[in-house]
Amino acid sequence: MYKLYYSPGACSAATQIVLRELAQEVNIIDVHQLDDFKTINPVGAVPTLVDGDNTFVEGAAIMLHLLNKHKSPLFPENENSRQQAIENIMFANATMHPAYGRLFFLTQHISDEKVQQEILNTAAESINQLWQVIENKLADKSFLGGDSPSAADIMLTVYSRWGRYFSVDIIIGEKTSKMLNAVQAMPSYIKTVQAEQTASVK
Ligand SMILES: N[C@@H](CCC(=O)N[C@@H](CS)C(=O)NCC(=O)O)C(=O)O
Repeated sequence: MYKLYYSPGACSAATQIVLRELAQEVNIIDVHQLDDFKTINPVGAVPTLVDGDNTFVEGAAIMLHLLNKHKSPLFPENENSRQQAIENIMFANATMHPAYGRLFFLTQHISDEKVQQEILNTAAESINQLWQVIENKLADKSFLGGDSPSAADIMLTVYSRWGRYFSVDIIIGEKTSKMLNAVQAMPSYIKTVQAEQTASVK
């Protein structure tokens, strides 16, 4: 069984959803209930995954480890499609995730409300440009992976939930909204949200 260190609502939810899609059992641990999480991951970030004797960090690397290990429709075998799937995972993890990360950072570190709002708006504009990139990619398909959700669709859906914490306008196109709604209706997504809530109130 895998052990996944998570924070409720954080990017680690995508790891858990993918584990469920891959029909893998997972024991989830809320890092807020630990005093010594940095002894497990010195960066202190989730997701952190324990697979047997190995501890893996960095969301995209964990995702690729799981997708390579367990064959599934989430990760195509055809060389070009697989390269595209990796590119989409990296876009989600290394481009969209940090764009949202700026909203959290600015809220925590800029105290002047007017200045904070101006910079938040600028950060939101760059997030909106990234959602437009996704909207364009979805012009001829329902999911980034084609007809069915890919790991990147799942990651982007988890991040899309963060916009509501901030007083900014996040603009998401019609095709993208459909994709995000479809991922949120997946049993693996619903179970993950429930599991995080249950584990965090213990
Ligand atoms: N580069 C890391 C970043 C992960 C990350 O930023 N995780 C956030 C939650 S979405 C986190 O753990 N933040 C708490 C912290 O960094 O102390 C990855 O992709 O795994």
